[in-house]
Amino acid sequence: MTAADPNRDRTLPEAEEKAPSAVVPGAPASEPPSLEEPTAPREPAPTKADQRPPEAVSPTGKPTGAPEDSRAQAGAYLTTAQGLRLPDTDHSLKAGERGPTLLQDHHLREKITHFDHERIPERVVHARGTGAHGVFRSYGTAASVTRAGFLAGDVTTPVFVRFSTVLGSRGSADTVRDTRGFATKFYTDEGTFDLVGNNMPVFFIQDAIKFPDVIHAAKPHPDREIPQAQSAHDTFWDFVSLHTEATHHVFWNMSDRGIPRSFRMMEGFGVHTFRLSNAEGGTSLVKFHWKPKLGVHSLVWEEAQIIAGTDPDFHRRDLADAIEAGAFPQWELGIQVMPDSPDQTFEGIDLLDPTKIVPEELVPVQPVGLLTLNANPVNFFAETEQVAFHLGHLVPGIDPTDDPLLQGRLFSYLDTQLTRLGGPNFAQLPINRPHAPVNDMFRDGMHQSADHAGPAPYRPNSLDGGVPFTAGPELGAYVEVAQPVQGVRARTAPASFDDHFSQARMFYLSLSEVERDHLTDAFTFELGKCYEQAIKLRALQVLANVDADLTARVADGLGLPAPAATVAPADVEPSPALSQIGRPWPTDGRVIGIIADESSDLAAVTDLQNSIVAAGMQALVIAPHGGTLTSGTVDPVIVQRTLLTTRSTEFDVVVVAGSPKAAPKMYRLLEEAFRHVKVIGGFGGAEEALAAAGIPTDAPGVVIEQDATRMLDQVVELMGEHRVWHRFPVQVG
Ligand code: HDE
Repeated sequence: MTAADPNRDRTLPEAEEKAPSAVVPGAPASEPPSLEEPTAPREPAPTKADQRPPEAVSPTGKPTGAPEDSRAQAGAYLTTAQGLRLPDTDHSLKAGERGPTLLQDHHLREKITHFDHERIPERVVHARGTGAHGVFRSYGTAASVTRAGFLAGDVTTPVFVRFSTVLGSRGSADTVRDTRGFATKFYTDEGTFDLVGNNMPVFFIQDAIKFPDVIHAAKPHPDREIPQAQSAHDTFWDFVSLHTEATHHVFWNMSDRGIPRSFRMMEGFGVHTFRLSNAEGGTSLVKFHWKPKLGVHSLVWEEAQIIAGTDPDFHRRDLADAIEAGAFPQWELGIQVMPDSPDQTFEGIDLLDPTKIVPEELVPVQPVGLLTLNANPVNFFAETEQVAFHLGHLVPGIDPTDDPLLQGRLFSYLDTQLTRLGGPNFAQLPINRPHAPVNDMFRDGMHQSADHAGPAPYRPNSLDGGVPFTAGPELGAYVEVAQPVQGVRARTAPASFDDHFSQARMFYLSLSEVERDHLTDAFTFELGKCYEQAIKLRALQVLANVDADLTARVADGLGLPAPAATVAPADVEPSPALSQIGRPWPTDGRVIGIIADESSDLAAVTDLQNSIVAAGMQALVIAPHGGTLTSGTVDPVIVQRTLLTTRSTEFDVVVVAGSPKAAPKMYRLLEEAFRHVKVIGGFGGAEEALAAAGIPTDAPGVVIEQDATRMLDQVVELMGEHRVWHRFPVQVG
């Protein structure tokens, strides 16, 4: 890096390698701009090294062998959409200098018309999201339960993953309290498999027919269209307090799982039970889990709120930056395998009820493969916006079950793309193209981009030699598991679906004290934002059926009486796996802010930055001003953030180098980081600045050393626990 060219020594690691990058991610383009407007014609610059478009396959799944950028704009000169070169794009064609614009101006009409149609309907739910490319490598450990080819031993499958919030519009903030989507498209040799899950293992409703109800209730009020992207309002609590099967999911949303630190630090769940079948025809009932290598971590509520204002793209940036820096996020795919019994129930848990989990202590999650996200999209719209997931995208060996929520989803996802992506050919969009040969006999329709040959798109035919032929299972055909179906046609649910509270109680009792405290605050906050007393009282009544202590605390915060339970709280065993606190985790891709000014030991700051990057994390220097810090003969230090452009919420840890000059914004940064129980470090005489900021220098998680390396070692060890949990004043017993 040089002072004139900050952050731009941008040699990125090879795609598969997990090496730390020596650069600060986030450059907008692959080449630095010149100061003057460039005038010499040249081909477009390549994409950034961390970016990759969808693989070059044809609309019908054939590898084209075309170069990666074959779909990108080409040529040095401005053209029309027809490739005609243009001399001017700044003036419309007019009759005279001051005259009216002529209808003849094709370039004007084409440019404006295309612009007028740039938007497509956003997803009705999960509108706000971000995506990445990656690979999935199977361990082979699932081969005994499924014949799915991509889960056989050591198979590598390309994937695209999209993470999302549920409620907000496309432009809403990332860190709102909400469930997160975790949708994965596996481009397998046998056809595309989509695992369309969430970061919570249960859902608000047991039957798909209620989906419009829960979403209408959670979306902004229909008259004023507020509040955006949140559940802290009357209609949501009105619905969930009346519709008590939502209780378990509501508890997850109110817990710290509702405000993840990063998409990289979320678990994922398939939610429903699936039926897996092996080569011998044996079947099992299975739940899918994604386990993040970095552990499950969350923001604290105040951080989430600050970030929503100061950096609404926090999660989007975090994922892209981590990938660009070479800290590729990884998850293990795991399965819980239950016997396929006639009642589809395991140890009293109805496996068709999506409001229930199977505790991991009862059925351990077995790892079956590793997902690595290693490339950012080249174009957000073409890839992340146009990707279309569907639960019906299945491969041999994976079947849906009769979970009534899953059954309705099988209808919805295909239906929604017709409106969102403008017709039936959305599977031909590059991001949605299968990597397996397609011969579907579907023809025509809006935006057809395949060039179907052959005279006979029907079966049987003789004109086309009988093509296409049907295949049996031995040739990889998808044959549904033969399942007996019986029953009386009726709009009913089994009695086992009536238990709405016992697993919510299990979840609550499984949390650590500090997590329970956060959950209590979240309930109090959300209900405190409601207008109607009746709704608050009704919601308290639901809580009373889960836990009396929690109800008393929330009621206290609302200034309302705590009701007694109407259903005796269940006698449940806690599931320790549900708590996210108490274990150390890797720190890859974490962000350390170093506060420095000209008075700091700048050589030590540079060394510290290098050590942090070498340890797979990001190091950002925060100074009172931008540009560089210079002092004496040492190399200048490039400033990445100023006290004005950043906030403590950008960092997992804040370190003070020496004793930078007193500044209120520095004190706020430190005080905030301390309040959010983050590790704070200091070296080279940092005691003074920390004490002036009101940080008790002997508090847990405050590491002060003369030597920066010694400090960093301790800081990294503490960071593994994510936060200094015992600094939180715990209120819940
Ligand atoms: Fe979805 N859901 N959903 N959902 N869902 C959609 O599909 C729907 C449900 C989930 O990044 C929509 O393409 C119904 C559960 C994710 O593109 C839509 C029901 C789970 C995503 C739809 C559910 C999910 C969606 C909107 C009740 C977790 C984003 C746009 C039966 C297991 C995928 C679209 C992406 C998106 C319908 C319930 C996860 C409207 C009817 C349960 C991650 O089709």
